[in-house]
Amino acid sequence: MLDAIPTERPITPLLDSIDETEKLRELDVDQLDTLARELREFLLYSVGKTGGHFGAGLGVVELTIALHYVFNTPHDSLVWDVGHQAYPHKILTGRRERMLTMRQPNGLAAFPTRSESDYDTFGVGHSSTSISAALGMMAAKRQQGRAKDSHTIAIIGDGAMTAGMAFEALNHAGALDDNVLVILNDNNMSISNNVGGLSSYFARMWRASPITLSAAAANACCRNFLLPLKPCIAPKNI
Ligand SMILES: Cc1ncc(C[n+]2csc(CCOP(=O)(O)OP(=O)(O)O)c2C)c(N)n1
Ligand SMILES: [Mg+2]
Repeated sequence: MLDAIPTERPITPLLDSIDETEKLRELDVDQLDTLARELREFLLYSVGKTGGHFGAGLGVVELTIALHYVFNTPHDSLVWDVGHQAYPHKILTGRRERMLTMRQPNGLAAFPTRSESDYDTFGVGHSSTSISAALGMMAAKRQQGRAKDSHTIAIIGDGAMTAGMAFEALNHAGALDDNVLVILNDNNMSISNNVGGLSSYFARMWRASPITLSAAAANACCRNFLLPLKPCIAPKNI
């Protein structure tokens, strides 16, 4: 636990051993907590030096590690929405030593940038584009015959999720049979406090008991499974 932003470079031996995500995937699961602590300390140190986005990245340290651990990046595609949360992603994908050049001439960009790394799949900055970008990537993979062996994952914040473009993309995704995963990164914060119906809905959902949540999930599964059968079995209340 830190009580101040480190001004000296923290000692991060595990993090320093990871220049490729292959290395990350070789770690034991029980080393990932240590990696998360080191990554968070290094992030605080580097952003403390360069300025930039703090909170959004700090909130996705564990998520970023988990995504690169579970998926075979960059063969699998991560699509960060807005992209100001992608500093931990940059640190884990070969750019740790360049973090101190962030937002300087010829330095790292503050957002995912395709020319910077194969791990940056989509040049971002604008919000709410990740789901449609992921669908486009999946369509391209389908045409290349790679749809079955490459995952595409959109990570979208609760703020970005409120935009019409994200809803259009969800609507589109629901009509396709493609394997696109959408992760809602709900930290109950946008540029400022969130407002509106979706934000209240998420708040109510997280306040619900685990039993209510599992019942809702089970209900959603049953509906998806049973609705196509409805004309055949005509059950009540589906
Ligand atoms: C098209 C567009 N509109 C507005 C913005 C301004 N903007 C920057 S970040 C953001 C939303 C951030 O909230 P969230 O998606 O919850 O991400 P978090 O910061 O919580 O990770 C918005 C709307 C933008 N980047 N692009
Ligand atoms: Mg948010």
